[in-house]
Amino acid sequence: MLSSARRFFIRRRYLGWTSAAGVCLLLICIIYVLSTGSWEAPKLRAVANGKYADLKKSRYENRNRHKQGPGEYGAGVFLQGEEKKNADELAKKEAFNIIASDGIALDRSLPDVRNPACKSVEYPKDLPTASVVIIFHNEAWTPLLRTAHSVVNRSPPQYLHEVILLDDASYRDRLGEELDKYVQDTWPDGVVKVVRVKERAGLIRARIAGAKAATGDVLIFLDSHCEANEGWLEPLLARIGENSSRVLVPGIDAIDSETLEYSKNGGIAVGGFTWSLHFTWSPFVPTKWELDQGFGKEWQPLRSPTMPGGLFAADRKYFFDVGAYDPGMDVWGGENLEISFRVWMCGGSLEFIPCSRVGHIFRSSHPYTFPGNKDTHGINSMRLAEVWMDEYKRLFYMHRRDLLKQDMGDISERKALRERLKCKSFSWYLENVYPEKFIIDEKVLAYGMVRNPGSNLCLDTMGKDEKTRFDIGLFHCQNGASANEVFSLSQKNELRREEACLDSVGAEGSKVSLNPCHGHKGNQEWRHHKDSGVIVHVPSGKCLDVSGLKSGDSVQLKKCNGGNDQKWTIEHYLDI
Ligand code: LR7
Ligand code: MN
Repeated sequence: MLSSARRFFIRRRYLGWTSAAGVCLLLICIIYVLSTGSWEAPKLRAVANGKYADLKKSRYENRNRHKQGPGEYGAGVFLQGEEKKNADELAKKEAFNIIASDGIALDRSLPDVRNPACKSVEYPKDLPTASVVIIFHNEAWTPLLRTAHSVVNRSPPQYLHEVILLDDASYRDRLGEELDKYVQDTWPDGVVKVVRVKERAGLIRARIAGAKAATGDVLIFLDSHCEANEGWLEPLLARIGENSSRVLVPGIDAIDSETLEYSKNGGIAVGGFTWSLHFTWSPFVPTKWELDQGFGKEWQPLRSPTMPGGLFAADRKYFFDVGAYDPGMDVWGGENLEISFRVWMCGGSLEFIPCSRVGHIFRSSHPYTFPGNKDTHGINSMRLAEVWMDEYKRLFYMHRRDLLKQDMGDISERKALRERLKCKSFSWYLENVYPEKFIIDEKVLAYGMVRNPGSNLCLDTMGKDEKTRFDIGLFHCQNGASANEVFSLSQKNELRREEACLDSVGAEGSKVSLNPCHGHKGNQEWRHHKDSGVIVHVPSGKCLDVSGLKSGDSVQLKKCNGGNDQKWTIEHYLDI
């Protein structure tokens, strides 16, 4: 039996301990509250997380809620009268129809444009998570937010780590506090974040800043006028989950800049480039790799030599390991080919993933300034040519002699990167990744100026856009000063430019047009005899002729007569 005195002491000691513990608990609570800045008890937070879980789930589940209204199901909006006039006026500045866009719900429904085969693909349940980085400079409100809504609503919440709206120093109304407030009110779970850079970074450095702010497993970059479509995320995450050195481009659909109509881009093409270093589309020909993989159908992964640049996914760690972007590149242009060449040459790969669909508003001009009015595409491309293209940079400068005098800044760090990663040569890239690329001055019979010595007139494109069909001109020979006068006589006996070929129906006295090369000889087959100097159009047997023509006229086709008006020399003969 305990004496009452002892019981008393035990109780006191016990009380002492409990009050000490109580004080400690209180202190821990205060420290917790101070350090987290939150007044919510842990239990309440758990409930709140539960609430967000429901919110996230319902956003995703309601993504296809059918709605009535302009633009629903990706329909176009056709304005009339006064409204159309206003829209056309505003389009001069915005480069798209802002009135139509403002009339469409920010979370409009879209048609599921995937190939039916995509819908039955089963993806693993433990995919990596995505940080979607949307960079913008003075983007209009509705396209920007429609991009964010489409991403949040159409991404399974367990895979969407965050959406980063990276503001590249915008100063347009609404993109400051109003945007912050909209984001907080609309996505209280914090899945969308606004991150701002202090001064205009240009799209390349803006993407680097966005990538640095991201913490998900996979980075997905989008332009700020896109709409992510049904099932867009899983195919990208699954393929990067299997191999982190894959850089992936979704199938890019068109959102019409005039009507905002969403339409599937049905073409099957991959990315190419021109020697003036612009991105182009290139017809898809299944490669050995595709066939070996059992791929080769238009909805399966397609290997691509290059990408357009704005929409792609890469493992976050891989993106930085392979050199992110060249931070010396300004504003716009060139980074898309730079990262394409680099990824292939340094051991990675680039694929188009047609089961993942994302729309993009194609605008005909840039609705923002280029500080200092610099040709940033030209100078950025010069940096990439110097670092990655080895001796093939000659073909870039052939088109851009003007740049030889330009200052491109310091490229030593990018050269060191190429050394460090032990990247392969550009000729390896051409041979293995893009064997169908036409190289103006290699594996050809002859190339350079095509001159009629008697008149000193040369064949000349007159600077016309070679994607359109036009008649080939004649101009005073520029002696290498102009890429407009560089033609190649190919091994297939085409007289051609990079992508377009001289083409004729062969009528007496007719002009000769420049058409896309079809590779099947026919009206595009020419023979040049070095000794006699004639250039004969094979199907008609007629000769290229300058009689009665002057600089500025179009060259003609006439019955062969052996005269000086039908004699030609090609500047460099390789194999003739
Ligand atoms: O200084 C700038 N800061 C920016 O943040 C300039 C632009 N930007 C943002 C801009 O708000 C936009 O979100 O950068 C993004 C791209 O600018 P756009 O939309 O004017 O470019 P674009 O669509 O005309 O050009 C394409 O080529 C560019 C080359 O530098 C970029 O790689 C673009 O991302 C790219 N867009 C696409 O690839 C979209 C799909 C095209 C296809 C098919
Ligand atoms: Mn764009």
